[in-house]
Amino acid sequence: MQITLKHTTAGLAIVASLLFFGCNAHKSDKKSTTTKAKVQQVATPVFNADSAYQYINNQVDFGPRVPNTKEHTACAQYLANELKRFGADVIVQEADVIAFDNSVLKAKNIIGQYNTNLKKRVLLCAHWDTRPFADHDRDPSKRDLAIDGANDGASGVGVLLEIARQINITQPNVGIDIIFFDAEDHGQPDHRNLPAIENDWCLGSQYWGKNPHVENYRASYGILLDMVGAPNASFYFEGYSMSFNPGLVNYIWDIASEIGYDYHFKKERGHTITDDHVYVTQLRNFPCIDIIQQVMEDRFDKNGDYINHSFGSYWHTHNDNMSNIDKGTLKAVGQTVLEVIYREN
Ligand code: AHN
Ligand code: ZN
Repeated sequence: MQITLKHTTAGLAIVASLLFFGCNAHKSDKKSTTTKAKVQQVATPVFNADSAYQYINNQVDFGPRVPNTKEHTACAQYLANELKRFGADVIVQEADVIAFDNSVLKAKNIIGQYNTNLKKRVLLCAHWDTRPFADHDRDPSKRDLAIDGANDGASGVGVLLEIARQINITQPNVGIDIIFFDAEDHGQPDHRNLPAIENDWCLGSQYWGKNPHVENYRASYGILLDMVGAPNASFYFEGYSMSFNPGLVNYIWDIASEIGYDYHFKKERGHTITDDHVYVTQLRNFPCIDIIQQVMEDRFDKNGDYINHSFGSYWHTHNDNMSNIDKGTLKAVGQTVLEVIYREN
């Protein structure tokens, strides 16, 4: 049976030239050694999954991080302080964005910059807000309550905070920008039978794409982490990422398998998912790929009802709590991303 993804953006313009931009690793070694002074190779640091887990737990402890709540404000402060503690130049970009119900969300994109003197940059990003609904929860009486978002939100941020901590200890040979996007998960709820609308997700990245923190901001490539902490998670070749730069996707998945994580990084085609990477790529004109957990098999919940989405069964339910976080998955993702950025020179 074909799973229908409700929020797939129609008519996405794919910029063909994006296919040929991307990571340094695609260039031949010969060229870089003959045209540049040899850059000292930096050994890849060891990603500490205990530390990433703690950063996830700290976020969840604030309560749901829904825009316009005090928990959201407090967590924003925490995230900016952590990036500062890890030596980043921090910008908190404040934006009023309009949600599906026309409410104004006081959004904050939290940006940490490393090595701003380097022209060559890699963008690492994740969303930090949590969903105000549990629209896929089995219990209808709980669908209007905000979720913990341990995996959907906090996991990507936790992995990136640990990467920030490592970058502060040993700088890679490339400039790194880390962005925690806000208001990703405020899309129209599925339990109220509202008419379909466009561009209701990813409000923070849409704002940043139109108003980047640096004029004409461009990175060589970007990596988005979304739902990267669940036990036994599988990460497939996501459709938009493949249309933006299949070479980059293959390159990252090859590194994952080279360092022992092919259990999580499946070299098979997944679904096509509207997420922050789509707006980054379209609005800033460099390829950003998505590492996002998907489930490709048909599944039924405990009641025997068909699960009508391709994410983990916890997705947008109250089961997305700390018991849904696995250090092995965090390690696989965090070590792979570190390996990618420390191979740059
Ligand atoms: C939609 O369902 C539009 N996109 C998946 C993006 C998402 C939601 N990631 C986490 N929550
Ligand atoms: Zn979500």
